[in-house]
Amino acid sequence: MTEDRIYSLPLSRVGDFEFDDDVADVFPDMIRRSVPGYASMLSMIGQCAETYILPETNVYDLGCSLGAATFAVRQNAVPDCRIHAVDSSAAMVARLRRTVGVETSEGAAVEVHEADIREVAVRNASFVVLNLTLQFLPPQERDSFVDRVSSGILPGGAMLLSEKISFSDAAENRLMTTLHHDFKRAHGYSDLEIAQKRTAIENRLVPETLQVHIERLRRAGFSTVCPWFQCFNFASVLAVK
Ligand code: GEK
Repeated sequence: MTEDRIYSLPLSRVGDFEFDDDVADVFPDMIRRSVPGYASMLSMIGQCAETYILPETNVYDLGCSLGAATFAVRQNAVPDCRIHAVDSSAAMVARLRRTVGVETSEGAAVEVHEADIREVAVRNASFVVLNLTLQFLPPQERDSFVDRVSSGILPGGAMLLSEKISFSDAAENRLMTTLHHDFKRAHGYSDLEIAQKRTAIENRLVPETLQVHIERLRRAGFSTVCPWFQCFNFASVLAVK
């Protein structure tokens, strides 16, 4: 695994974060050291895949990056479903196309799409994964996007949504941010790396409260909306149609 050193040297100007080749090359290390509980999220995505995926349906991994969730899903999916892994980053998609090709050819078919998730038609879906992706859409577009995805999910199907979250209580927000930064420090990031990454991602990743996510999912027609995981300022919700 290539180590993430992207923000280790002082930059005269920190530009907006991009999912480019440099990031794609270090992404597995970056996400493991930046998202507390990432491994648990992936493992439960695999478990939920087994519960919800039905034969002859579509499964979507929206904002798939290098396909970690896609592979967790494929391990547990019925063979005659079709998994659509979607990401708008050419760098991520190129790498995923290579690994999907060399992984075992057994199991469900995986189609990799280089596309904006807002332009993907979701239909006949039994399971949709949005693992740390909705947070990158402009907040004002999230309601209509989640409505549209929900309308493509079959009755009894599910969406698993994981997000970085904010807190309406300022003290709670500060505490969770501090604990998150401590987590990053404990995983080898320096104060400079943490500060420069924070500046870079500030305009790109807009977190919302867990309550806002839950209410949006209910409005979109999910009958059961269950937060199942939280570690500091990262949370995951299972929403069932
Ligand atoms: C994982 N799910 O490892 N359309 C398509 N892709 C997008 C869009 C968009 N509008 N906006 C952002 N992305 C993965 C991790 S990473 C999370 C997801 C993170 C893509 C972006 O290119 C990137 O690959 C991914 O969403 C977010 O389980 O880096 O914090």
